[in-house]
Amino acid sequence: MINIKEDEKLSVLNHSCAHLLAQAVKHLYPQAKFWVGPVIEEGFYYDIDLGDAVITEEDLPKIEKEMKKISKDGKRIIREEISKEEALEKFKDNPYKIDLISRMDEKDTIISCYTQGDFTDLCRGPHVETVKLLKHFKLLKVSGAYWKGDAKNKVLQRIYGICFENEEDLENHLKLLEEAKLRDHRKIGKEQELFMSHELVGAGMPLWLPNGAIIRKQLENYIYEKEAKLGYLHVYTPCVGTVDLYKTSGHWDHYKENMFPMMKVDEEEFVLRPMNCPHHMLIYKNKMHSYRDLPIRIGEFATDFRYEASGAVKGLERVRCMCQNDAHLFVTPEQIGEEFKKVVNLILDVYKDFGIKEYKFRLSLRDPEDKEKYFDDDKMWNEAEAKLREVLNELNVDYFEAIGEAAFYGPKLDVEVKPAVGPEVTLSTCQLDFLLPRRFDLSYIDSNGEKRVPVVLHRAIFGTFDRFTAFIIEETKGAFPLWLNPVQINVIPVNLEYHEEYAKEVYEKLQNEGFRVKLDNRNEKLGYRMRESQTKKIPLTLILGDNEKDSKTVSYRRYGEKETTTVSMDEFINLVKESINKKEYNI
Ligand code: TSB
Ligand code: ZN
Repeated sequence: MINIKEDEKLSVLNHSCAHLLAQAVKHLYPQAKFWVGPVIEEGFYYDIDLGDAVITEEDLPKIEKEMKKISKDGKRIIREEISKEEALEKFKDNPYKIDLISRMDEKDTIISCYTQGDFTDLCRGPHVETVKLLKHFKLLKVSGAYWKGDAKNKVLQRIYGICFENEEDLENHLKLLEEAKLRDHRKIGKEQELFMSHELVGAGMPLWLPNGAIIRKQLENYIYEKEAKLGYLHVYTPCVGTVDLYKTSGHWDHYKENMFPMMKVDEEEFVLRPMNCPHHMLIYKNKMHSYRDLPIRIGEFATDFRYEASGAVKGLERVRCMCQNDAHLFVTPEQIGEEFKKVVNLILDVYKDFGIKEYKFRLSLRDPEDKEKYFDDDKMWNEAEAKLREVLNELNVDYFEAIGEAAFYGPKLDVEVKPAVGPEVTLSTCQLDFLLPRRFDLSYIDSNGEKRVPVVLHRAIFGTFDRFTAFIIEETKGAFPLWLNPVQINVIPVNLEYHEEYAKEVYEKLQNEGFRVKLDNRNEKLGYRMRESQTKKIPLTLILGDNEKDSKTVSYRRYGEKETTTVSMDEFINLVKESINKKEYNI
């Protein structure tokens, strides 16, 4: 899908369209006061204070109509540069613009405004020459947004839209948006009963339903096996820790705004943990270690709690209670490169198994100016960042660098993917850490008998089971591969009177093999039951009639295909077993 922000021409068009939207809103709601209307990847939005009025999606056509009218009028868009004093006078009725203007430094900012007909807005520009060029737009949705993104401030109304140069581009884009909505994991999650939420449990706290739980269990088994083969040692630890634990780790100082508040039990002060690193550090520290023991790889499917803004929580993708596919790798400084390489290779291996092709490697670095977020040790940061870069170059993988995105304890490699709806998110991560081992006073004895501090790599291949499941739902559009699907085989007798008994026999045999099977012996027409097998996206449907019954065979049809294949029961069982064992993406 197109990124409006990355296209200069479309950016200008969309920004101009945001002004057109504001003008139309001002005509319809004269009390409207405007904050900002930036261009975003998905088009543009404008944040507006409408006093007591509320705009809903039903109002959008009315606003669009007014925008069309203004566009047809065809006024020129005129730029004017003004002094700060003039700006303060011009916008004196709008406290939001006054806030913006008062923070402007006249010496290095040219204050400009743009006028089209009866509407003037403070803006840096540039804009198109005339509103006539703003014809092919669509208002997409409306939501609430805190002024300046701060929950203490008033909620403004945010109207989203998008604009193109011609109708065809707009239509194509709207079609893509419709398709994306159909893939949205929240929609499929509901239809296929994968997960739910309930206000009594809380926002961002999804409940995994039996179907979703099957998928999650398969993911757990899959990654557990991979990790065990690579020498990971899995543990279980509690999902709380004392405040002192997180003071020791530094989370209390650097990560507090992402944590649930403290709770007191007897004399102990607890927090729900946002990360598992401190627990794993203590497990490492439980024993003396020699350089010969390293790397030590402590893995856990660990539940964490994080404060995410209520507007940001989204299905399984962004939750407040999550389960990380976490591990902390304790290595000697000499082993960093080799171990990091193994993690990157594991990520690539897993993505291949899941058919994930569209992703971006992001090397997240610190912002050296930000002394508050990042601990202050230039040498440590420079070395760590150089090491990661070196390995990535050696592996010849494509990556881009992002300043200011590092964790407080070190630089990291993040893998970014694009969900069906909304901005990119991080799936896998691998983070280098020279800090926490020191804070926990960890050590090992090197080959000269000297005490040294290990380095830690934090890594999560799936990220969290929550986010990965959300992603897989969207990747597969809910048609999960055989090994993952909550129902693998649907057994349908053609005629209940003649074939139900044989169908039951087949069903039981398949169940005994450990497959997840359904018997559809409802008194419904064959065509109806076959169609439902398709809408439920079951990978294999067995159709059992006279032929199959007489020859003790089965006829199967793959999801999305029309032809059926007849094989013996044993052949069918082998086919299914092989696909499951190989974790085939397509059977
Ligand atoms: C990898 N301490 C490390 C760990 O050892 C850590 O916690 N890293 S993290 O903060 O980046 O989180 C790991 C992964 O969790 C992220 O890569 C992301 O995929 C996933 N994640 C983070 N926040 C959320 C959330 N709110 N909902 C769902 N998944 C999330
Ligand atoms: Zn960690």
